[in-house]
Amino acid sequence: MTNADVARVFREIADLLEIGGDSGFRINSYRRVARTIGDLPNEVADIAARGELGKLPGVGKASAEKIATLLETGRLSLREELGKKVPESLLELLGIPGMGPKKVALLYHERGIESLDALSRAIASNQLDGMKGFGAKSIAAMREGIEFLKRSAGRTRIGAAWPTAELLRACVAEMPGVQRVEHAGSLRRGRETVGDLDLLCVGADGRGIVQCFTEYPGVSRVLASGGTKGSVLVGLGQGREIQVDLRVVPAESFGAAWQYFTGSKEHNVRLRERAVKRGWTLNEYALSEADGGKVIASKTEEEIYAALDLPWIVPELREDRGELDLREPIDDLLTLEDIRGELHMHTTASDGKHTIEQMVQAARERGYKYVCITDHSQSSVIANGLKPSRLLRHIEAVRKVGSESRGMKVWVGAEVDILADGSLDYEDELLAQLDFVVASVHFGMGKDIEHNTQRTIAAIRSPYVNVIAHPTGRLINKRDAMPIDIEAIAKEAARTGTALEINASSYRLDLRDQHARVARDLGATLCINCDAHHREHFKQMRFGVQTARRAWLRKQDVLNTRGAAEVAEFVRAKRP
Ligand code: DGT
Ligand code: CA
Ligand code: CA
Ligand code: ZN
Repeated sequence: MTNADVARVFREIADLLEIGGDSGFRINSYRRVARTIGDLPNEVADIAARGELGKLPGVGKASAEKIATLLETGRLSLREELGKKVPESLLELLGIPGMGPKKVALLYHERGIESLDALSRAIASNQLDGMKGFGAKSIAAMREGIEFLKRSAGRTRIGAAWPTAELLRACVAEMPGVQRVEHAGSLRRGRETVGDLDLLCVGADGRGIVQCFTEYPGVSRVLASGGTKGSVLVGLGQGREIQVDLRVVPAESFGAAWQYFTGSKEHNVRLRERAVKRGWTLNEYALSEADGGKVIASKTEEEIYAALDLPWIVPELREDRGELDLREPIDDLLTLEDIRGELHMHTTASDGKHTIEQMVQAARERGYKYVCITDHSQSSVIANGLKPSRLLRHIEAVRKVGSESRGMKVWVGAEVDILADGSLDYEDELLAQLDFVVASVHFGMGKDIEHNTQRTIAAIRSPYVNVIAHPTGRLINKRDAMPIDIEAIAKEAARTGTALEINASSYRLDLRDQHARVARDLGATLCINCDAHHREHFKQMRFGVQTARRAWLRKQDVLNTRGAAEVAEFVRAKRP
């Protein structure tokens, strides 16, 4: 179990206790433990192995025992009992923006509301009107929140689905008789959210493999189980589940099946049209002559694309966005290995979990050639933003670490708030002392596209701003993007030599794929950063790179594929 898994169980216990009407003290102590574990810079499993759980702030003897049990067995009887006392589906209500356990408890105890659907119906039929604790405003906010959840329509962030997908793949790979297993569907295409997971495997005994798959310990419900296909629901925590489809195919049709089940549907439709024009058929078994004629290709994807006079098309491009017009493969499409450093990350100076040294060490372990430390500026009060005097001391601290760092460049920068009028949160004289500046909007993300665009363009025009971070401010499944005129912003970024970020955090992925593609087409340079607040966050780079690939970005389009000297030159070229 990861720190996040342990923290989640404790948070769910606190939520379930509070919903069940328990007293404040116990609840707070579980929440405190959840927060402590969630914030830990080290693995809780290592701390447990050293017998030092009791030294953690807020962790008493009883909590330490619970953590140990959880780490050993993956379960906790208290959590399971609580899940029987009140419906688990109540945790799903906590996903509504602005909804807390107290409100959920009221809705459940006073109106018997157990699910999102029930809450929608109650709101629609005015059953909550006049209820204590729920004014007209708060009901309207709930309605909007539910609408928002429905728009995200059960889609799961790729960052939340990926670890489960990898676990399942490894588990299927171990099953008797399995020769090969691969991801397909939207996960393989690297979409920012996935509807369900699709696994494809080669094996002789289909029924046995599917049976074994349905018995995987994480399975909460079996939807279908047959000789070649199984569908199950797997828990993702917080009352959320994801459907996983497994298909078993013979080795000779693996390529056809992988192509078919990778999709997208739109890409497949176009590819099938190409086959039909040649008098052939294309399905999950093979590309073959019509009317049950001879098989032309089926074993590998490459053979199928080649038979249709196409280069093999990387999965991220398979969205019918022009990839079928390619005559040559794009051979320099960005890869994870191209990334040489990151230019946006936080430390304990603002709201990060690690010291400067620890972040530098984590970047070094990834093989990076440079990093830039960019803590928050003064207006980000809740993120412990730095006042100018503190920033000056912080600059010294980062430079000291940098001077002792061998083989890796350590720059000092800041993530500077773009204020409502487009001005920046530090004076130019201060910005001039930084090596690199990230600018971003954190407050007052309005709906006025013109205002949002001008606010961002004003920041782009500062000679000190080098990257606009998370340019639309969206939080996937939580907050819509603020509307911006991406073309106007991209043109100004290109003209001034300012990069636009693809924030690789799977909560953001901002710019998103289509925006990034427009930006590149208009000549803007992109920069991919994890916005790491914890060293584990560096792992999210894969999602940023996938998003970039979906935007057709090549290595040369991305600032942090360049060497340190070139990045320094990018900054120098813009300064007065
Ligand atoms: P998702 O799960 O909503 O994120 O998106 P996908 O793309 O993973 O879609 P899914 O799981 O329904 O199906 C996986 C792939 O299988 C899909 O991308 C294309 C293929 N596929 C499934 N059903 C059909 C179909 O009825 N027609 C065609 N042409 N392809 C299909
Ligand atoms: Ca899928
Ligand atoms: Ca599916
Ligand atoms: Zn940041």
